[in-house]
Amino acid sequence: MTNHNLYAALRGGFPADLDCTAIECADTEGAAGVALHYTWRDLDRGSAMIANLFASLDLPVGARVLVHTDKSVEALMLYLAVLRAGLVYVPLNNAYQASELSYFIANAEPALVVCASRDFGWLSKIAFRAGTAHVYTLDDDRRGSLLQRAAHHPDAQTPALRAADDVASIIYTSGTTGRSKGAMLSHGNLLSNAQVLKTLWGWRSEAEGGDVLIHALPLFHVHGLFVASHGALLNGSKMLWFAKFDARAVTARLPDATVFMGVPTLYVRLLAEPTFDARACRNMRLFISGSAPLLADTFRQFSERSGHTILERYGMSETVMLTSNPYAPVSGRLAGTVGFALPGVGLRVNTAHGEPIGDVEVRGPSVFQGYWRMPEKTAEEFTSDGWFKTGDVGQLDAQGRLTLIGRSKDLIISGGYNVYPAEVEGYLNELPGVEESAVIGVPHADFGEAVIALLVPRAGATVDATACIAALKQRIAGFKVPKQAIVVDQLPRNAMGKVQKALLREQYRALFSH
Ligand code: MLC
Repeated sequence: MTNHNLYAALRGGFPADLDCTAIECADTEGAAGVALHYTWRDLDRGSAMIANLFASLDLPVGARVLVHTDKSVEALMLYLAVLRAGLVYVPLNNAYQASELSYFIANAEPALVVCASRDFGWLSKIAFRAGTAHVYTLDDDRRGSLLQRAAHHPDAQTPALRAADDVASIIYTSGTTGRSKGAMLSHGNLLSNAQVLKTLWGWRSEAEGGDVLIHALPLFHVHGLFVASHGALLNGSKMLWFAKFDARAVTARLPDATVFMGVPTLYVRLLAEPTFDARACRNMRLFISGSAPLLADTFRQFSERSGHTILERYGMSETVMLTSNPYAPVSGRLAGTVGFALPGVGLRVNTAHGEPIGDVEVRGPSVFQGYWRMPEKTAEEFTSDGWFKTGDVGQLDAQGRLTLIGRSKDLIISGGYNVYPAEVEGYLNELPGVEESAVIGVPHADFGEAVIALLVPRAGATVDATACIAALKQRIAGFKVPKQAIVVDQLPRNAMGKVQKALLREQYRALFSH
C-alpha cells in the first residue's frame, strides 16, 4: 500500500540541504538574546522525537491529540509529529476558557492533551475526568513536559502508514444552533489542497529564486496551520515566524520576504502602520487574503500604498481552499470577488426559480470526511447528490468567477474568527436579570465585523451592560465577547415570533463609525 501520510509528502518538499534555515523566529529570541533559527533537520528530528514518544505510549489507531498551546515552532513540530505518528490532530484556539474546553474534550475524547503550563491545573482536571490518559505541557519558550519526555526518544522515525482518506485532523467549527462540530480532514484532503495551491500560487523553486513566507497567523485554524505552513513546507521555503501579528514588526521584515498571508484585519493594520510602504514591499511577490471578506476599499488602498494587488481566496474548515483569484494576470484579481474554483473543485450556485443568487455548493478532493461523531449533521450539510452546502450565498459570473453576497447561517466573522450568535446568546441569557438577548455583527474598521449584544432585562430587574460584558470575559474566549452591549426594552420580532436581526443590524450599523 502507498503511504499517504501527509508528513511524508511535506518532508519530500524539504530542500536537499537540511542544514539551511527553515524557520527564523522574528519576534522571539533564544537564550542570550540570539534570534532563533531552526533548520530543516531540526524540524525533521524534533518531530521524529515527539512522534516516537507518542509511539511509546501505544495509543490506539485514530487517537486524538488535542492541542491548546501558544504559537511556537515546537507547536508546529508537535503537529508534524501527530501526522507522522498517524494520530489525529485537534487544535484549539488558545483563547478558549474552561467551559469551552470542557465541551471539546468531552466531544473529542482525546487520548492525549498538550497545553500551556499555565493552564495545566484546570485543563488536566477536565481531561483526566473525561478519560484522557496523558496530559503534557508545551510553552512558547521550549519548556514543558512534552519536550522533556521527547528528548529521550530517537530522532529518526518512519511516518506511520496512512490511507488517503484516514483522518489527519479534526478542526472544530461552531454550529449555528448546537455546539461546535469537528470537521474531519484526511491526509488526502490536506495534501491535494496544498499541491494545487503550490502550483496555482506559483511557489518558486530554489532555482527560480525561492520564496520566503511571513507566517503571522495563529496555528489553530486552517489558514495559518494548513494554507500557510503547508505551502512553505511543501515548497521547502523558509518561514519568517511571528508568534503574534504586529504591523510594525512585520513591516520591518517585509523586505526579507516574498509571500504574506493574512485575514483582512491584518491588511487594515498594515495600512494603519506609517512605515508600511512600497519600499518595504519591494521584494514581495504575493499578498494573499482570506477567512473574511476583504473590503474593496482596503484592496484599493493597499494597491495604492504598496503597489501590490492582494489576491483574495475563499475556503473554510470543512473544505480547506475552494476558490482563488488568478495569480496571473494580476489585473484579473478583482476586489469583492473570490475568484475561480481551484482545479479539481466543483462549484455551483444552487439558484431557485432562476434567480442569479443562491447557495454555494462544492465538491472535490479537499471536501472533508464528515463531522466527528455527527452522522446526521453531516448528512444535513450535503445535498442528495453529494455536494457540500457551504452556508454561503453567492453569484457566479459567465466566466465562473464567484462573488460572495451573504450567508444563509447566522454567523459573525470578527478579525477572521467565526462567532456564532446563538452560542454567545446562550451565555448572556444565563446572566442574572437577563430575560433574552440578541447578538449581531456590525461594521467595524479593524475587525470587519464587531460582535454586539442587545439585552432585554427581566420584568422588574435592572441589567448593567458593562457588568454583563465583564462576566462574559470570565467565561468565554475574548474574541466572542461583545464589544458593546446595549440594554433595550424588547427585541423586534416578525409575525412568526423570530427576532428580526436584519433590522437590528441596520439600526446599529453606524455604532462604530466615527
Ligand atoms: C483578538 N480580540 C478580538 C479578536 N482577536 N476581538 C474580536 N475579534 C478578533 N478577531 C480581542 C481579544 O479578546 C482582546 O480583548 C483584545 O482583542 C486583544 O487581544 P490580542 O490577542 O492581543 O489581539 P490581537 O493580537 O490584536 O489579535 C487580532 C488578530 C487576531 C486579528 C491578530 O484576531 C488574529 O490573528 N486573527 C486571525 C484569525 C485566523 O487566523 N482566522 C483564520 C480562520 S480559518 P480584551 O477585551 O481582552 O482586550 C478560516 C478558513 C479560511 O476561516 O478560509 O481561511
